[in-house]
Amino acid sequence: MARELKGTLDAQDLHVGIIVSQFNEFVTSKLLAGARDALRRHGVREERVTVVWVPGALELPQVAQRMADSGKWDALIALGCVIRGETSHYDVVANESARGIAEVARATGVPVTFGVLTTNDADQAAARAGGKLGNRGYDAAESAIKMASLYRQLAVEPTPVS
Ligand code: INI
Repeated sequence: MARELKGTLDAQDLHVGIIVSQFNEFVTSKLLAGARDALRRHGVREERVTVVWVPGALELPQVAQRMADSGKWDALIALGCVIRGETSHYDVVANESARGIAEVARATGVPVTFGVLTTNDADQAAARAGGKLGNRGYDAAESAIKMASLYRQLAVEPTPVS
């Protein structure tokens, strides 16, 4: 029979790191609250959660790389907010942050989920940070739990065919 693997929300024993940007803190603090709420609801113990603040979204991959390299965390969550109206280098910040985070996840083998909002204005960001369109931080935390679960399942050898 085929083996079908899917990440679950069973978060027992997980050590999770959250990296969050100070830039646009009025939004990122809400993403952080959402992520912490998701972790708590799914049973991640408070003392197994580490929150690290960085200056802006461009610094998220650098700290994610350090934390992933240490081997201390089962999953990392990167949170930030890039608002188009407020920067002429929106595309650079948004693209580099996304590219860097994905690269860290692939290079280190530690899942790093992407909770960085890229929006046209502050209202769109607020709607996705605990407003009427949910909380992207909460979603990124659930994705982190699922990815850690999936990696654990992938570490189990398949039954050999005799
Ligand atoms: N950082 C953000 O997280 N969001 C932004 O919208 C933003 N803008 O507007 O420029 C931003 N810039 C700072 C950047 O992430 C770095 O912290 C900075 O360039 C220092 O390296």
